[in-house]
Amino acid sequence: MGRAFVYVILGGGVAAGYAAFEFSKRGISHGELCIISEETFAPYERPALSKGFLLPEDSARLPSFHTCVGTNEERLTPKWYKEHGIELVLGTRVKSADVRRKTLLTAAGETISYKILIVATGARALKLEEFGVNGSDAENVCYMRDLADATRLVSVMQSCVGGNAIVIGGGYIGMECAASLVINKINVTMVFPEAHCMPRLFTPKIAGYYEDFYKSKGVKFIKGTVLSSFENDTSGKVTAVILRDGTRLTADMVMVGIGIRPNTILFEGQLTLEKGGIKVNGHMQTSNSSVYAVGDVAAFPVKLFGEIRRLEHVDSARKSARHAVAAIMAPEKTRGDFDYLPFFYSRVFTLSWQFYGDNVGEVVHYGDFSGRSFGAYWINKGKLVGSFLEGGTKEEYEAIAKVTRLQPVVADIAELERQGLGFALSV
Ligand code: FAD
Ligand code: NAD
Ligand code: ISD
Repeated sequence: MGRAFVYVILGGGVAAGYAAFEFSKRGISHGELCIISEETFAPYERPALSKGFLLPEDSARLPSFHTCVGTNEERLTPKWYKEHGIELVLGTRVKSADVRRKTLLTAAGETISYKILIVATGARALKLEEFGVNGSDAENVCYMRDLADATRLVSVMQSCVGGNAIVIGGGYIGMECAASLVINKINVTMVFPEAHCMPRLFTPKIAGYYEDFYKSKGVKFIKGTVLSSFENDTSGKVTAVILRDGTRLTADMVMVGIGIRPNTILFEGQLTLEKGGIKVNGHMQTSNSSVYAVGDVAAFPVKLFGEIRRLEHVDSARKSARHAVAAIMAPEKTRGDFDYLPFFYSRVFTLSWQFYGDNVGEVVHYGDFSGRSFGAYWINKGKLVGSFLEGGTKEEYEAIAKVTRLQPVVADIAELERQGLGFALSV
């Protein structure tokens, strides 16, 4: 028993939504495309989950944040897919794939075959158990990857108002969820192993600004240590966390954000992997010519850096998905390689920052670190390769994106520091 499609998108997240939109713009016939997703919702803008979705008032709820509202395009509701003849196979986990036979087998036992497959399986949140800590399945311990997690977090938060939350991890999830917990009137202590928050991107000086801002909102930081165990009450609920340095912190809830792993498992041994993801070429095509990979799961050539990278951000999910569809549908001679400028951003409390490029080499900070707008440039091998800006205007963010793409030679670092944001605005 089974169904056959020309195009199958495996995964129903951000990349899937943007790929479907690109297919519809380029023109496909009804019944040619299907999206298979373990989630029970049509693709949505995942970034909303740790921001608008967690607000105590005017909170974002579906259908308001289905893709592709994140780029101010059409909102692809379930009705949109129906009208465009795109089959949504929801609540369906694919348990195995056979790229030689071009088939997928679902957990319910259905075989779905394709001519072209786009793998958009994203990633899963790492569990504390993978670091040797047991008990993270307690009802007041939360993770955050999908709408089910976010819905659960809202319910746990609502039962903890005025209480204590321990946030484990100082990355994106830790920072964004800590801000949302504070907004929900919960006392927050953040615990992470590094010397400062957002260690993958921030310099100590940039991190210091955000940590001071969080402290002004009542957040406490315990750095350089990790969780070692939980204490529970008789119902199994966590009541305290014990840190490796022996500290005991009472807890009404725990929020965990300790990184992700790309969902590659179905294709291990069948497709070439690199950087923990599925390796693709400039057309987002894998080592099997009928299979493409996009979004968090794809390791693709970043032309600007001359190397393969795997990014975990929404802009690359959206653009890599659109590029793959363009490569599949466009006449061969018009197909170009994906030429992507990495772009990351976040919004917490009243703050908002953007980053473009690569954070390698020497750092030049600029602006007013005691005020509302400041930034940094990264200079590698004599060229400007990365730019960060907090509190910028639309024009200022466009300027740092433009200058980073151009990679100008920087002969005089002191002069760049003196010009600060003015340097980007003058290019
Ligand atoms: P996903 O959106 O994760 O989608 C993967 C889909 O595949 C899911 O629907 C999953 O259920 C499905 N799937 C996986 N395996 C199977 C299977 N075997 N069978 C069926 N279905 C399967 N990035 C930013 O740049 N800015 C932000 O502000 C930001 N905020 C974020 C907030 C949160 C809470 C999270 C979790 C991420 C955030 N990100 C942000 C990262 C961004 O959302 C991801 O980079 C993006 O979602 C990746 O898109 P994707 O389609 O590759 O994967
Ligand atoms: P992350 O990689 O941003 O941060 C992981 C953090 O976990 C590290 O910074 C470290 O502080 C901590 N950590 C690692 N091992 C630990 C341990 N054993 N104990 C305690 N802490 C430990 O990952 P994340 O914050 O979990 O985010 C998950 C994914 O969601 C990422 O791909 C991220 O890019 C994405 N996301 C992005 C945004 C955004 O771009 N604005 C927002 C939310 C989520
Ligand atoms: O935070 C975000 C973000 O970056 C999105 O794309 O929320 C979504 C949508 O803007 C929600 O409407």
